[in-house]
Amino acid sequence: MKKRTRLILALDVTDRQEALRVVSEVAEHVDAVKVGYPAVLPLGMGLVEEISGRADIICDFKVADIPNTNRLIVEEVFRRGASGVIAHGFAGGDSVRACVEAAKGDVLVVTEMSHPGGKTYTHPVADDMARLAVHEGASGIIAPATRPERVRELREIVGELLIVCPGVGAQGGSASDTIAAGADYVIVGRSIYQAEDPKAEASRVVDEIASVL
Ligand code: OMP
Repeated sequence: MKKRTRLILALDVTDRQEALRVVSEVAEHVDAVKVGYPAVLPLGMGLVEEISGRADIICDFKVADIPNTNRLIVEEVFRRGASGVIAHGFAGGDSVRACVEAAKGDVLVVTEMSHPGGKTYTHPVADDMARLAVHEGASGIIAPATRPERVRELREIVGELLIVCPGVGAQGGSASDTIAAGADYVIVGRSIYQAEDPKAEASRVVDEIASVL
């Protein structure tokens, strides 16, 4: 994944025309587009193939199964043209390793989730998940933009691994605070794709990120 603007769009859009419109409007401002169940269940994996020519795609399927099932999912994700995939760490080291071995690009492991409920179960094990990501050869971790102090702490654990942070905008996190805390990328969904002018909002976030680099 290139590192130019450090902005990743979360394309949680369920209408095909709307999804394609948003991607074409913001493509120049983003380093990747994250696509997950909200878009792929109604629109199919054809969406990934269709937009992978215009942007790097991260498939957010929060892969969390036994190693063989993880392998089958990850092989299909990259066959369809994705550049990265998001996996959970709680299924264990062998499950994450299966993702890493099957991947033809980045594997990002969820550590602490960004929503309030993320404090209940993911917070207490997040440091372990980060260590697991390092140990199993993942490319990076997902960490909460809603808690920049945790991004700082997780950076101490993962060293040079990528830190990718959702939770900016609609969930209350700030792009500049998150990047200043040591994140490589921020993921932004609703505050861009629901904006009256998604391109202008993406450009504003990119400028905000650049102001702290
Ligand atoms: P917005 O809240 O609309 O900006 O979208 C955030 C995106 O990041 C959604 O696609 C979430 O599913 C995703 N996400 C989180 O919000 N929190 C997390 O802890 C992890 C993810 C993720 O793995 O991408």
